[in-house]
Amino acid sequence: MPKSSRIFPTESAPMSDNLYHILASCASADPDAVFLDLADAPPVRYGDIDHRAARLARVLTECGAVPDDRIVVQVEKSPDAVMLYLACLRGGFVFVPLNTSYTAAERRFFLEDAKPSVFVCDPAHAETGVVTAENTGVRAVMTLDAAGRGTLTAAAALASSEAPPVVRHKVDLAAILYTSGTTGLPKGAMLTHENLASNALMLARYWGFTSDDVLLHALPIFHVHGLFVALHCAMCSGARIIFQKDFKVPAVISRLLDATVMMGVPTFYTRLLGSPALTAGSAQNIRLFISGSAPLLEDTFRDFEARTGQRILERYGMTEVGMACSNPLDGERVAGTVGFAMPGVLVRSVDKTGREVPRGEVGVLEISGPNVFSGYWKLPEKTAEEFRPDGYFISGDMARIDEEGRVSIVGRAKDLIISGGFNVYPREVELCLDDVIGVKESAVIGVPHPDFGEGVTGIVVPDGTMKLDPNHVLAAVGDKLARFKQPKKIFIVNELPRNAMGKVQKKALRNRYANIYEEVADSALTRNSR
Ligand code: MCA
Ligand code: AMP
Repeated sequence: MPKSSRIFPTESAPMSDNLYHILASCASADPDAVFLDLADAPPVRYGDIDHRAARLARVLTECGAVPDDRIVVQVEKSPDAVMLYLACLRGGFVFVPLNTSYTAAERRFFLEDAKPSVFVCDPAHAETGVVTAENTGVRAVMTLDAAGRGTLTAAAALASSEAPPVVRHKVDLAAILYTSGTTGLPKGAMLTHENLASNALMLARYWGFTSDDVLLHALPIFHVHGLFVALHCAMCSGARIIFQKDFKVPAVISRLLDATVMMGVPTFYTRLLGSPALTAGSAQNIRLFISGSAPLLEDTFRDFEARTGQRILERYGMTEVGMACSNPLDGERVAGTVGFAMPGVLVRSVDKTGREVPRGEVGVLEISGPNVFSGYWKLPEKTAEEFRPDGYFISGDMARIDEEGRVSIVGRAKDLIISGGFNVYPREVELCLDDVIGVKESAVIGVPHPDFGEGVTGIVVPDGTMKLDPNHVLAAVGDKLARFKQPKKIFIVNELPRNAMGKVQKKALRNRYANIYEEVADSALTRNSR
């Protein structure tokens, strides 16, 4: 387990609950040990981290940021983006990452809501960033591109790295990650240093990470999975990360032999299976394939085992709680289940009144532990609604817990679609579709999709003023919704099925459109596996 070292914390740093100190004290004691192994540039070494993070933190301070200020970041995945995250921890700022595919309209909401002192964006968005920032009270807009160029790194090259890491307490915020809500408006989940640190240390131990591990990292770094789970597990054990800018099957397969652990969403595994280059031989050095963020189909689990001899470890988590359940490292990994509550995490399955249901019956999963977030940013009422008086967080996922404590996620009480590991809240898409000229109303559903797990699908009723064309409707939401939220298909219908109360019957719609993506099965998987 984690070795003690003084590679990137400063010797004089006082005792602190800052996650930065914790990561630093666990990370590799060898300054030459590789942290990020890059395809097209020299590696970033553990010994490089502190001065790079210190300089970036200094630039943010010079921009006017003080501890507890939010730093909103919408940049491509790069080593500098990782350093910027660590700089925010080091400087006591609250890191607020945004999905790179969010549109200007979506970006504006986040800036208005988070009220950051600094917004860091891609130079390509700098102009709109500045305009948005001017209207939202942001003090400074800095830029950073995928190659590490921009005003941020230019200023960091001249900045001092003298200041020590800022002291933080367990309850201080380390990050706010936005997750959409059933009302259609995103909510910022406030994550403290303790939330992140407790999960990081526990995961690294539970999944047996050591400094001999090499983690293949192809996930985006604006969500919990790629940012916290993957980076923290590696840093907590001084492991090397093969850092890929995104998930592309050939690039991943070309480095599989060099890696010992891979983390991914189920789409990664179905796409890998689409390539004949995935074999027992190419996967022979991997000790652990981990899947999460969306349900892993039992077929995928079995096909993967048949092809590679490896049983994927499925785990379950949420932005609000980090990782909560996992199949065991050493014991039986059961397809279709997410394993047991992880050490220090408590789970229960309850009925509508909040009473625990008997083992084996389905209820709503509730979670408690030091990993559970401290609430939604500026939404105390929403926060109160989602917690029980005894501190359990109501996940909105339907689960069955068996006699042994093994958890199966069997559905969702919340109206949520998960497409390729990204959450899409139907209400947000419906509000956008309803705004399109000629649309009377709409319903958005998720139906089985061979590549993305669920395909976002729009069912639209015209208002009769004009002839509606599905392509027009799609084009009209193009600049409002991130690409992954846009319906893959739109159907125009005369009316939506409703129950006696007038509520749209989404289940009936899901049944009716259940097979619409079957024809894309072969083409999607072949295309994405090349
Ligand atoms: C891209 N597109 C998508 C998605 N991603 N559409 C629907 N769902 C998606 N997830 C769009 C593209 O814009 C493109 O549109 C078209 O679909 C095909 O693009 P493609 O080349 O296939 O995209 P890609 O770059 O290969 O991305 C697919 C992906 C990616 C690799 C699966 O979405 C991904 O990395 N997903 C990981 C998400 C993740 O990290 N989730 C963790 C959340 P067009 O061609 O029409 O322009 S954290 C979480 O959930 C909790 C805490 C947990 O438990 O982990
Ligand atoms: P997010 O808001 O992005 O954190 O997504 C969290 C949601 O992803 C959970 O509430 C679940 O619905 C879903 N999820 C994550 N992991 C799994 C899994 N292994 N199986 C089923 N659903 C999952």
